[in-house]
Amino acid sequence: MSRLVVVSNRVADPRKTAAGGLAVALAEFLNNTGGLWFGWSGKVVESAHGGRAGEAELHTHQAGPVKLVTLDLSREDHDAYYLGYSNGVLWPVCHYRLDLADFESSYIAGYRRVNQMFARKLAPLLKPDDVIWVHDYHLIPLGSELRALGCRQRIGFFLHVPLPPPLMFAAIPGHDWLMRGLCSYDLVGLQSEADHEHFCRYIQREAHAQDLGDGQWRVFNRTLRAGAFPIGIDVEEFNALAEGAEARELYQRMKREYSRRKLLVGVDRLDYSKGLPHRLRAFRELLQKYPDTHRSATLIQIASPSREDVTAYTDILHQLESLCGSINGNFGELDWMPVRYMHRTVARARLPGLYRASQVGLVTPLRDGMNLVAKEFVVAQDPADPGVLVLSRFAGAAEQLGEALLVNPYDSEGTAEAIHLALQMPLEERITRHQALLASCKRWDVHWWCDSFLDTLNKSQAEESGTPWL
Ligand code: ADQ
Repeated sequence: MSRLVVVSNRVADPRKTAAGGLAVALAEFLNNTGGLWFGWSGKVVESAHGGRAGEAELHTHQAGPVKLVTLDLSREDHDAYYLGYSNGVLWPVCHYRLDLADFESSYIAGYRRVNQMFARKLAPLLKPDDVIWVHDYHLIPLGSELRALGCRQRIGFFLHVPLPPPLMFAAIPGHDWLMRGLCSYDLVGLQSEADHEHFCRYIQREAHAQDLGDGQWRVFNRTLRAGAFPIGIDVEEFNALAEGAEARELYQRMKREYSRRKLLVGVDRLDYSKGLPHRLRAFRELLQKYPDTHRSATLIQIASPSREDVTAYTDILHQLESLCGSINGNFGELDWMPVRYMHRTVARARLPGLYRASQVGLVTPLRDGMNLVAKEFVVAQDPADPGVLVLSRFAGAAEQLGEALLVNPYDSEGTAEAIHLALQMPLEERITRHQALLASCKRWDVHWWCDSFLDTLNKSQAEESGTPWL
């Protein structure tokens, strides 16, 4: 069997329970198969390499069956590649926020430089029959850089964020170069059918790609596959967490504390794509329109700190604090605060308890590649008395979770109506919806995601000819 080599911006020890979606999914898979995981260490070295990326040393660490290999970034590379092009340009544009993109022209050179360094450091570690799986928007050009160094292995790429429509993608400086980079992979995986369609439209329109059928394309003088592979969660792992002492203890405590109230829960990274101010405005709308919700409903909003060195993130933090303060100030009573907002990460072991104690899960991003919180909320519910998921139609998860109450998060009145409906939904309807949602989470779980992506990649033929796409 071929060895699997995973490459992602960050690397996590698969034996430890990680907090992020990608880390959780990959850790689980690599723990079972063994292999190599390559990426940035998370460390920024101030001046050790004099700002020159090429001299970074590799750190190797054996974590059970998985070999972790990481490298540090210089300050200059980190700022251009990570803060600049990845999180200052690609993240906002991929989430349809052109207004927040910082089109500073020097970023692209740093992004390319780091991808070249990744390729240079990784190539000597590769074996001829390795299968390489590259993840996410930080590393789009890595495949073409590996090809340029003569790597002939099968290389697949999965994009965890949305791929915007062609005209919006074309706003990215270097979009044509990026798309050529994407097309140097043997398989490009997207989160949703909508993203897949955007990819196909772009390569047809801008690069005159030829549709060979069965997900195959001829473009830039080579053949590749593309498809939607919606990521899921590890349902068994999550059920086991729910059975654990920490989740149960939290569940019982919440049930006791809120025995006379209904709980609404939101769990997110603090990110402008997650629609947190819009969600709070919808909740305020609910309190305004339905006085019966006063004292009877409490929103618990957890927002974990994220990318705090990017300005747009500090702005959203202030907006959120101000909205929570004004809602509590205007509607709160001595014995009831409508919003309990916490700017922190909840330990993963406790999450199922929080979800299960809540009658309504609010997952209302303005745009999201998938959103695993939606799936975790469904899986954590008591099937005999399940809570209701209110889900943005702009989350990739909406393609699989159509039985949720789907909302347009920009429309705070409509979202408030959906929340009201959720709070009042009869048990029978809650059970019917939950059964369908749970079946989807089980069908498209993380194992399906890994297996279907890697099976499809294994079907693809590694390109034999030179490197015409560069
Ligand atoms: P994120 O935007 O980070 O990831 P999301 O899917 O919402 O992703 O959550 C990922 C994980 O983080 C979940 O397991 C969740 O429980 C955990 N998490 C989030 N906030 C937390 C908090 N405050 N405390 C504790 N845990 C928290 C990107 C894309 C998503 C895509 C994932 C996976 O943006 O669209 O679903 O990758 O592909």
